Amino acid sequence: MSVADVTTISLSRRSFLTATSSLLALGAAGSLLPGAVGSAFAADGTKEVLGGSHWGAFWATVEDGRFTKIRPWEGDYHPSEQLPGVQDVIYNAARIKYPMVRRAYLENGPKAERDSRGDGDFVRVTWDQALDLVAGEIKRLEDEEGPWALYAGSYGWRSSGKIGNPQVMLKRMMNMAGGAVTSSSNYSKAALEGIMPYVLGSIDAAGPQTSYQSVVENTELIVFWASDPYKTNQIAFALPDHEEYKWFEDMKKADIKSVFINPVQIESCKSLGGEWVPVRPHSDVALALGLCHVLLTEDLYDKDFINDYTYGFDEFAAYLKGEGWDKVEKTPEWAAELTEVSADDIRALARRLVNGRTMLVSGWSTQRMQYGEQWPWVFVTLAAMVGQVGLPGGGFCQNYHLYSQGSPSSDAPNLAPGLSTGTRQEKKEWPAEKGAKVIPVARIVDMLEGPGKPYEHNGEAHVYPDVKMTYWVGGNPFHHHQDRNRMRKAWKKFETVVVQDFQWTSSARFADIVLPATTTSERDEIEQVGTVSKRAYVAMKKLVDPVFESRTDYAIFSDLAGRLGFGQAFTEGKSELDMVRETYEQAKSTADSQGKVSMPDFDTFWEKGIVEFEIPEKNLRRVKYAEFREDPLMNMLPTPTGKIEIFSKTIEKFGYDDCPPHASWIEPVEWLGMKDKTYPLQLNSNHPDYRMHSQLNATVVRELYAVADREPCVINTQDAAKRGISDGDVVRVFNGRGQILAGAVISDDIRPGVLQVQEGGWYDPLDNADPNTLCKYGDVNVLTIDIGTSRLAQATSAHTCMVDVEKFEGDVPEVDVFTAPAAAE
Ligand SMILES: Nc1nc2c(c(=O)[nH]1)N[C@H]1C(S)=C(S)[C@@H](COP(=O)(O)OP(=O)(O)OC[C@H]3O[C@@H](n4cnc5c(=O)[nH]c(N)nc54)[C@H](O)[C@@H]3O)O[C@H]1N2
Ligand SMILES: Nc1nc2c(c(=O)[nH]1)N[C@H]1C(S)=C(S)[C@@H](COP(=O)(O)OP(=O)(O)OC[C@H]3O[C@@H](n4cnc5c(=O)[nH]c(N)nc54)[C@H](O)[C@@H]3O)O[C@H]1N2
Ligand SMILES: [Mo]
Repeated sequence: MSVADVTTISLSRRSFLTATSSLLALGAAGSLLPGAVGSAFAADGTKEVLGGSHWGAFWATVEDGRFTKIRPWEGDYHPSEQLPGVQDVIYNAARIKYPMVRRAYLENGPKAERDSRGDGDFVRVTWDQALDLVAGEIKRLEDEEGPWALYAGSYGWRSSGKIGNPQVMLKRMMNMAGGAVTSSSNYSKAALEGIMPYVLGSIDAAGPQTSYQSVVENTELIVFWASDPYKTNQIAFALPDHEEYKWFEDMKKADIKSVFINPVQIESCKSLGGEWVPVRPHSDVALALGLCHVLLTEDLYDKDFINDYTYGFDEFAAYLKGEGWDKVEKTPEWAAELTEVSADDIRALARRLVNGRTMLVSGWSTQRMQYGEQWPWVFVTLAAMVGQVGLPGGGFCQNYHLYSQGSPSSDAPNLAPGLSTGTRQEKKEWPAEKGAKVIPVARIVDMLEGPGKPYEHNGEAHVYPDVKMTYWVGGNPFHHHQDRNRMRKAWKKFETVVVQDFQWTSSARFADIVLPATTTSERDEIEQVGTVSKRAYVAMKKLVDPVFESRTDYAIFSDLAGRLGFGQAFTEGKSELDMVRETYEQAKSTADSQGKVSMPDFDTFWEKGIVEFEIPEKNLRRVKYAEFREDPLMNMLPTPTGKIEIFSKTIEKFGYDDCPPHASWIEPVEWLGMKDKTYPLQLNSNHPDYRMHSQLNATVVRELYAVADREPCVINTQDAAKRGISDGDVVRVFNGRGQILAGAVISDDIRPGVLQVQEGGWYDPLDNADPNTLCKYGDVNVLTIDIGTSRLAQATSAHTCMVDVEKFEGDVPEVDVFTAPAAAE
């Protein structure tokens, strides 16, 4: 099947911009025609049903029980080219069809040898056999050991929908069974979430931000720092309508000047006609400090704002002047050496920031690196010195790149989740020596390697628990976690691994028990369009019956709960459709009592497939922190001083040398500025253009980006020439941690010294028995480092990574990760 067969959107590599301008026009009305309904008839007379996904709402053609065609919902301003994958993921060769158990585990249970995990030697079993095994092991561990023996941290980007959140179901089941170890925060922005509460009193990068309209009407200069809104806004948890692409068009029309600080010249920069500042990766804190130094020494910073709205500037100013803890002055020349942006350019940029209305925008890659807490802190500090926080179109935003958070909102309520995790029903006390109940999510391998080992996190001391079993659902740790070879070894600590997914991901391959779940297209769901805009609710009706023996996550967990003796308490007698109805009716009752929007009754909504809401004019010009600016005493920030904390006494008390009490430059263990040149290239493992993490990698969408059948690896022209690498070559990317194959893309859009392999490629080991085996397809996390950002947030440091690349000589092994293991066919 080719991409063209499964879709009515025309696709071509790199057609993103051209294709979408016409689609933009299509969606520009921004609303369905009156009377449009959730099931309609296409021009050729076939029935279409409205569905929803991370990639947007869509019309599905269903013929003879099969989802045969997909086209974007006409309310979508900029349909994602990834949409065809949503259809293909139901039927592709990587679909998990049946419950499967690893042969050694089936024969010997949790004491089975674990070296053959990942070899693909599975045996097909019945649902009863599989669920008895899972329930039996949960019960045994809860009774014989305790909740600390089970790890239910299960992280990942499950599917859109308010009802079928399988991670909530997992925690609900584990809580009813007696509890389990879980995880905190995320891989996305844990360093930011760790530090911002001390600085702003909240995580800031969530919820509505200063509106796009406010930017379009007021901003003169917008700086996109490590932010690629054009790429990353393709997907969302709530159904995206891609409104920010309209924003891009409006910004162009308003002739807003833009600067993109990024080692890569990204599509967003080209599309906006922005200036590219090809900064050296991992040096952004130094660049920001250099800018702060210019604002300080040239007396350009906003002293009133600093006095009235911030705390601790003097300590920071002393640090800039070379009177701080490191006794180094942060001159533009100092910054130029670290960043390879010239001192003159740094001075010029600093002056421009205060020359008119400026919006500073940041993405998250710059905090996904060692000492990642320093980035959001210096970024907010710089914005405070510029002094436009809380002004229309001014200040800073750490989230224009995801969830369309600059969109104006309708007055509709948020749809509430269908299930709750509940609280742990204790069978046993959890004594401190049994370890932490919650670990920082990215420290999983540290936990597996060091049961009982102490660690620090956010001002507290803990020890790692001794976990024996894990159950993963709605996530793919064998792509998302760093340092695959180290992880592969540590994974053997688990005696039992359960993976519930619909695709034979690498995580499923490294499991003992594999449970086939359905996609959202095979169950009833409800979701809102627009995380912030709440522009519509979509009835995501089941489009097709579950394929093969797959079951919905809810059916699987309800069955397990029954086996564990609390089936009724788990389901409260509700079906998925009951919960969809409940969530809708709860929203309707709120809407009715508020009287701002009107909603039809549930049956009418379900029949129509959608209810749309108007965006009131009054909601168009939202300005974040405007109330704080208006009256900093009445509207204090929830920090100890009520102000923006440029210096934090709380963090000072922690005494962490890896997270000083004000934003600081600390040299990372691996980066382009390091002396050791064994691996001379910095690896940029940013988020994929044509995929969401590892999702849809096994679908037809891969045709859009694969090079020589593998994950693309972008190499600067000079770096490629030095190594005799040509476009399309199979290359080997390697360092002391591992090696992968990839397909070369030679480009001047990436600065010299930097290599890009996007995250999410499926891990495909050549020889599972070899501790340093080659990944045949190109899972970038074979190469990345697995250390915490600092003791404060203990977040991932994926971007702290040096590698080298060479043309691959010899027989190129075939990629075979995108089909099910032979026994599972
Ligand atoms: N080097 C590097 N590594 C990174 C990053 C990086 O920038 N660089 N980024 C990190 C970030 S920010 C993130 S968020 C993580 C993402 O890591 P993950 O969220 O783990 O990645 P996904 O590929 O989205 O995995 C989701 C899995 O859930 C399955 N799934 C989807 N819906 C359902 C469902 O309804 N039921 C069930 N049972 N399964 C379902 C999918 O098939 C897929 O296998 O990766 C992190 N890893
Ligand atoms: N298409 C698509 N969209 C997505 C996702 C996806 O997988 N695919 N994932 C979603 C998720 S879960 C998340 S958390 C967000 C992630 O959002 P981000 O973390 O912001 O996304 P990234 O693409 O990792 O990084 C953004 C930009 O930072 C640049 N960059 C990398 N290193 C440096 C550096 O050292 N300095 C500077 N200045 N720039 C640097 C990269 O080249 C990239 O253009 O995206 C979301 N959106
Ligand atoms: Mo993320």
